[in-house]
Amino acid sequence: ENETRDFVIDDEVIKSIFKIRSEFSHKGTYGKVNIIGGSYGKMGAAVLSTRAALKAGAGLTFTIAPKCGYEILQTSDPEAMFIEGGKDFIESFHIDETAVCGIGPGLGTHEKTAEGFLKFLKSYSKPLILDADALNIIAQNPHHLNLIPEKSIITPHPKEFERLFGKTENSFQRTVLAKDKSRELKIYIVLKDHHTQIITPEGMVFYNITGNSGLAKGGSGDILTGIVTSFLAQQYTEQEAAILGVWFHGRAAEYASEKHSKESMLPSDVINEFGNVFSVLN
Ligand code: NPW
Ligand code: AMP
Ligand code: MG
Repeated sequence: ENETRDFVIDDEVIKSIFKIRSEFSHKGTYGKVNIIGGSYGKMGAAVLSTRAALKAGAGLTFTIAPKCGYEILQTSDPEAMFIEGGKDFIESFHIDETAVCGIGPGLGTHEKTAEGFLKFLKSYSKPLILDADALNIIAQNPHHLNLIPEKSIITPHPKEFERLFGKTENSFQRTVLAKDKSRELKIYIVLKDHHTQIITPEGMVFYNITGNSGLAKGGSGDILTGIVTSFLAQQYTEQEAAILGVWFHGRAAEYASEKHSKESMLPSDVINEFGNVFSVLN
């Protein structure tokens, strides 16, 4: 019964997941994304996440951010629509039920943000993508973990994982703990690292082998959130969106490093390679 099912995400896995875009389609076919994040001084995270969602193919993308981010976002990414959620940080989380929400990049952990986010979680039951400060708010109290909707995808880096679930001795122990938590909470855990692992509630572990140290820079995780949210909005299942998203992020980083070097490549450069990744998939 405790049979382990470990998989490496290879080209075959990706080919079996990826869906070619139909010519008989419209923006409604590719879903609505809500990126919820940004605060004074951290609007970049929300902008990067939004742009990644747009460039990964979502039909309609909305960014819920504080007022201080209005001009920043409307200027940098005119294809996205802006919804004000507060002044310098987000306080209200009024969300369109038909959208897929990616929450956390640059969100901050202000008391009022935490209060609004936790109230939202109590009232919401569809799967969410939770990252960065959304996870840091949840980590403030272990009871908050039970508010995460089933089938949600969480994308912690090792420090965020530790804040959520406690210290582990090594990466092996971390995987074991993640498998327990994934099963218990019925959520997908994307354990971000050099080789990111996607852990499913059924106990499967998918190992990613794309990506490189050029991603070891602020903003890399924020674009992963946008990608995974975008794929979930585009009718992929949670498991498919997580696997395809992590692989896609890494492959785009490989193209970016060929062009710019691992040192110089920026998360924005990674986003600009999405088209090349799609070209090969198509
Ligand atoms: P150390 O240094 O090793 O002790 P935090 P954050 C650790 C936003 N951003 N392996 C490491 O700890 C985010 O979206 C905004 C091992 C590191 O110092 C969030 O909202 C940007 N350890 C907010 O800022 C660009 C690892 O965690 C510490 C690790 C805070 O997010 C930047 C940092 O973690 C940023 O994305 C690994 N692989 N990875 C913008 N332009 O607007 C991380 N650590 O304290 O959670 O801070 O991740 O920067
Ligand atoms: P964050 O810490 O939230 O910005 O997320 C960092 C992202 O970059 C995750 O998707 C990591 O898997 C990826 N990343 C960071 N460092 C490396 C590395 N050395 N090799 C491969 N991927 C990395
Ligand atoms: Mg991050």
